[in-house]
Amino acid sequence: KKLMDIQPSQLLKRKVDADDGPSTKKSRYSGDEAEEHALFRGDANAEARALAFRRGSATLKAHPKEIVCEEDLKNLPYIGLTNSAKAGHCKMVAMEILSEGFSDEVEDVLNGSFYKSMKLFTGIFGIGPQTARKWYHDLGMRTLEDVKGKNISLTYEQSLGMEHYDDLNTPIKLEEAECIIKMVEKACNEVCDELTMTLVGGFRRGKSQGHDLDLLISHPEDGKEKGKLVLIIEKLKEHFIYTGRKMDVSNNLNKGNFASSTMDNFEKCFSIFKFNKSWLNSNLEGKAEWKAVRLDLIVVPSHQFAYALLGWTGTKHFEREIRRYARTEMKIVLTSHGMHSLDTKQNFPAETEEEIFQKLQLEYRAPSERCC
Ligand code: DGT
Ligand code: MG
Repeated sequence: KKLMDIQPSQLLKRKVDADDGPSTKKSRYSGDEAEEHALFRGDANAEARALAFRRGSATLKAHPKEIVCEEDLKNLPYIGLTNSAKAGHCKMVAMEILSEGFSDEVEDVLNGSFYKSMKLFTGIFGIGPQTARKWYHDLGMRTLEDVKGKNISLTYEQSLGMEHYDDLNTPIKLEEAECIIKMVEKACNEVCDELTMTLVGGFRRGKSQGHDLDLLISHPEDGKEKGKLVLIIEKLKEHFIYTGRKMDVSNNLNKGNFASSTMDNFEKCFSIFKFNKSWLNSNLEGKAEWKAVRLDLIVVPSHQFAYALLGWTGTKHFEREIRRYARTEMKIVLTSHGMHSLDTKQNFPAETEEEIFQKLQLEYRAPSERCC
């Protein structure tokens, strides 16, 4: 019973906070896992299949009413309305869940050895689906013990990923994020009191936990942000386990093959931060007193700030869809750096996200409404 892992009668009451909530399996839609599975497989149609599941899942998440029968699926884009084999597949799975409470197909995928091992391996910081597949298919590896036991050569990042596996696969809670935000803010102020720091990613969308913490750093005067990241890192150096400046993000499943739709050229740091648990709770009773958390710092020049804010707020699917819409409907190329006309190459400066939506003739969506 995994497509949504919830009863058919609840099939879709939830609205925008659907990608969030407690990240227990219970609140997840199997559309997400089906997408993930397609990316894990990485075969010829993987991306298209993954996208079809993501779109079906996004449609369900955004649907304002409860879905109780086949009729309710009829007019849903990418499920009942869209006439394609992939939409038909989504509909079939949804109908199975409506009638049975679970989908055999999804159940088999999730309980299968391939999915389970891929999930484990891609949970290692620095391991993407390509390496994980090689481990699974070519080296016959199945568990983290196999990774340790097979004497595989790991990069420095990957060995940190192994060392801090449990921590890095434990979601960061909002109160932990808030602590780190204050520390980074303080470090920014000490480096230059005009630097600004802005929360982006899932926490900006209102999530109560996340796999990492994403922060944009900027300066009101263009150019003055340059060279500041290294100083901020220096201020916080005792709290960093790792400050990867040039990690290949396309290696990461979550960015996976869709990386090209969201990647940018900002100066950034994909770090592992040492979160001291006593910052939240002084009474630790002998338990480990710190945990490793992923922190991304992205430095953005002022004139590109609105675009970076939009580009880093997510979700990835929202970013992909708004960019696709801009290109196909408006003939405009939208990135985290700016926006220009496909034909005339004219640039469109913007100071706020609202202006960007307006230019694209879209109704403004607050971050909490971008949870597809
Ligand atoms: P989570 O899993 O709780 O951290 O969820 P998010 O939505 O914060 O996901 P995350 O941190 O991977 O990414 C946040 C947004 O930032 C996402 O919509 C796309 C964008 N993003 C992530 N990585 C990159 C990157 O390397 N370059 C660019 N330009 N954007 C990225
Ligand atoms: Mg994030």
